[in-house]
Amino acid sequence: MSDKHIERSADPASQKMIKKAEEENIKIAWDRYDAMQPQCGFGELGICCKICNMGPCRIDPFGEGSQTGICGASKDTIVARNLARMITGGAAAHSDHGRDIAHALILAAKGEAHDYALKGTDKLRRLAKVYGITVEGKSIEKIAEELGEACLAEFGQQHGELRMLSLAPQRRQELWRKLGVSPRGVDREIVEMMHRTHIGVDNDYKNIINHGLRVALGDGWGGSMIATELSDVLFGSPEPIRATVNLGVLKEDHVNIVVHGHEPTLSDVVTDAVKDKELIDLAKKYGAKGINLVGMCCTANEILMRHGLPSAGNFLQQELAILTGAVELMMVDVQCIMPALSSVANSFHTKLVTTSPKCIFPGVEHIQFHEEKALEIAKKIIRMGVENYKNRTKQRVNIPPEIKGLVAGFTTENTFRILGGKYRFTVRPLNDAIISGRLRGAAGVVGCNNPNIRHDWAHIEMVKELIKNDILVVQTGCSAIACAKEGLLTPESAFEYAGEGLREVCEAVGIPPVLHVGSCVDNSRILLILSSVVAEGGLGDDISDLPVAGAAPEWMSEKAVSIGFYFVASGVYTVFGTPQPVIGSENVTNYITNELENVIGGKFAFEADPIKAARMMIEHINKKRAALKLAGVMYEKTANAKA
Ligand code: SF4
Ligand code: MSK
Repeated sequence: MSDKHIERSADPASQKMIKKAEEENIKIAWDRYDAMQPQCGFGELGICCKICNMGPCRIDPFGEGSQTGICGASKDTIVARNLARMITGGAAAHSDHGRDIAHALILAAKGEAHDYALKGTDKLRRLAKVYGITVEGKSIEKIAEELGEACLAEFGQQHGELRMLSLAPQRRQELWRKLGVSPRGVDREIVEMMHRTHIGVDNDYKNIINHGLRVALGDGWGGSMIATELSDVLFGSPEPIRATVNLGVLKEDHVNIVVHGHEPTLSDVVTDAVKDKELIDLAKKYGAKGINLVGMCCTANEILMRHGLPSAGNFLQQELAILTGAVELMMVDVQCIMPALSSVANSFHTKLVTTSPKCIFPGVEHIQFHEEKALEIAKKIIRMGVENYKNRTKQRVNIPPEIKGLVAGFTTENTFRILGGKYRFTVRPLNDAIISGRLRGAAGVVGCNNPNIRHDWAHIEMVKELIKNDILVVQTGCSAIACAKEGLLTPESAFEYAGEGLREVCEAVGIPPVLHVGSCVDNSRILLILSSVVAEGGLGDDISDLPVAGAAPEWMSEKAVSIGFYFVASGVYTVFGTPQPVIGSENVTNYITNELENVIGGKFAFEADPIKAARMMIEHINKKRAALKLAGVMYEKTANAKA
């Protein structure tokens, strides 16, 4: 047997399941990745186009053959259009998630979705103010209904600006206006991008990418922010909470139900459904000790943040969970759900159930979710899982023992409270720690897994290097799960991994050096934290002045591209592991990795080595510190990290 399993993942639990797949000849993502080699060079460089039926066209990267498409589109145009459509796909996915949450909020407010309560009333009032909704004399339900409708209207809005843009620093808002990139409506910018990139429309690569910034801002400060903020209204804002992570959260003597995908509307109700006595009794009747509900990917993050439920793992572990032979049912909603799940599930007793009309798998049981009957549907699905327990083949059960503790549930609001103390609701201590040099700065490390990089390795190495250099790290999505599995998301990890300054801050306020702020749409929380830090004063008057950086070291989805672009458009230097498919155009590559900084204050870099990438982020943070004329960093660590 080869050492492939060790090369493929840095996570011992995943290594065991990869090995099991090899032994049982079950093909998983890494095998399909190997079978795909060599991958299409034209696609990788971004220089193929199939936008119209005169094509497909491709540019000869060696400059000898065709240098334009049949319509005359240059490589710059083709690369920019492909990239723009990636941003648009990601923004559409995030925003449609936000739309569904707004819809659920309205139904709950009107009393048509009885299984939801309006738990976040403080946030409801704060958001009502942002949306200009008067609250005096109105019931909570009425305010929630008006807020839901106001958010929903922003998707199709044709004029003006999205309301949440007003939460960005003043200087940033003015820059967006000056550049003409303030999104008017979420859907409007998405549709316009599809128009601009149709055959025979926009062929100025800068103009195409500039509209990409607008689309992405409509995601970060629009669709995603609506998803996050309205989820807090509906399900309550998360609070720091201890939980566990990795495949070891599956239990041999329980019925194991995995919820996977992104939207919390069904999964949140499932957390209630599994407490149903009748279902627990049924599980016991079949010989199980109870029902064990765990999450996967961002659905995991949603129920982890709000309920402390365990996470079985991140993107590349979805097939591995089934390979344990201990999963009775995997329930999926939307996004990041591999079509391969149905064939892996067919190799075991696992039942796969789809729940969204937007995400149907051929031959897989579909139980459509309706907010109006949420609990009833959740119980029906759980019952299917419980009844499937008897079909488990005990000899095939092999749950890796790896399990780690973590603290999750940080938000913009509770970060204020934790840092400021009970009586001072402020991020002042964070600003002061950066100004004094106790902290060098902060970084967001987010995004997916990708079999083109050793699973979890880049996330873990990058984050360790950053915290060692006194950089407070905030995380979302699969990146947060990767580092949680390494034990980095506990207050105790500060003693082992953090630099002296960061350790002092963590000790003083009792936080981990790596803060888990949620799922992919919750990257919007990072935007609001950055705006709050600017508003607090002493670190410039725009996000682009702050000593901060972002990264997606193992990215794979279009959503990651949209997230990257809305951070860059908000003024943040952002490093991606593997390059976006732009390398085929020197002009586009130079524009987004260099020139864009002078336009909008943020830019991209591509670096696959996570340590080198972390050093680039540290250098950028040092550059920003110098521009702010801040004191040197108190505890200097690396040779090339000068403040
Ligand atoms: Fe080819 Fe132009 Fe059609 Fe693209 S739009 S497929 S480059 S002819
Ligand atoms: S789930 S988008 S693999 S982070 Fe949000 Fe993970 Fe990336 Fe999906």
